[in-house]
Amino acid sequence: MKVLVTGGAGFIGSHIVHRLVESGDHVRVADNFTTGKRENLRAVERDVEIVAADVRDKDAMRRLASGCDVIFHEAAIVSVPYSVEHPEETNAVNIQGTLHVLSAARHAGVRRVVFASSAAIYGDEPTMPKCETMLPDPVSPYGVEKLASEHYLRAYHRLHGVETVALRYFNVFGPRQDPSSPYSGVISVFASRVLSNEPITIFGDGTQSRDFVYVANVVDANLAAASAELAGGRVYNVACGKKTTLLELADNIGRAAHVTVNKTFAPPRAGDIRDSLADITRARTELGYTPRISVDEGLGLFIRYLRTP
Ligand code: UD2
Repeated sequence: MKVLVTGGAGFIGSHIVHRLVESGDHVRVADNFTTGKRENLRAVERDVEIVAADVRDKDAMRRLASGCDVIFHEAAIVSVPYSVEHPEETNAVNIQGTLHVLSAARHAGVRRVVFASSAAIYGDEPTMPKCETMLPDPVSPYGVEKLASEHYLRAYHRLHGVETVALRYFNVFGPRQDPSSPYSGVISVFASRVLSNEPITIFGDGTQSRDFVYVANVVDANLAAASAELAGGRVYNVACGKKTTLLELADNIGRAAHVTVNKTFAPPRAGDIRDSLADITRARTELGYTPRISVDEGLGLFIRYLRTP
């Protein structure tokens, strides 16, 4: 199959690209290299067509979608706090970019678009676990943008017959997640600090919780979403279905790395949700998804990766 991966040089996108190349698919990557890195694709660069392109560029998306059977749309600005500070920019990338990808898919006759949505669409309503039938109520621009994108996906399915699937990622972690920015995912930040004997900062009291999921499981869900016999316009939670508080996370990282974790505390971040936990029954039933790598196993793999020179 011929595939376009937007954001294919990024954290999750590059893992999807590696797996597709292993399966013998013909892969084209579109990335603007703002957060994506060429080195994320070093091992497969001879087997992949890599194009520097931005999802805000409608014409580029049209050219790149041409001839593709499936698009994995991973390109996005992924930080909740960044979206709070820069909503116009994240809106342009996260909503208009998705619209450009859908429109390109429609015109190119792409069979299916698999979209990286987010648990952020659920917002702060306290009922747990989160189930796809619940009413979304995002509290950050980022959550609003992912939800609006899901609506565009469904509209394009109904109006134009493009098969669409939205995967609501919970908190994804693993190799190649960049720890260096204040907007990076918490596991990458904590693990890199702990390994260099620096203190970690917990925003809030540390009792907030997340459903962390190792990136290989997310790749499994994407490949299943691309090939499963599905009604178009479906949405699925992608997570482990296990709740971890940040205090527990800090301890688990310390245990996996065999080091003592030095914790400091700071005020909670604006736009953060408090708790997040997924019901993954629908993905299990309809996609055959199962989180084959547990959170603890994933933490071990991630720490081994960080320690590998
Ligand atoms: C993550 C994803 C987001 C979305 C969402 C789905 C990233 C960067 N963001 O947002 O794209 O899919 O999950 O649920 O992957 N924290 C600290 N100390 C730190 C960093 C973070 O205490 O140094 C806290 C933070 O305040 C929050 C929790 O850790 O309570 C998780 O933060 P995050 O930025 O890793 O992820 P989140 O849930 O905002």
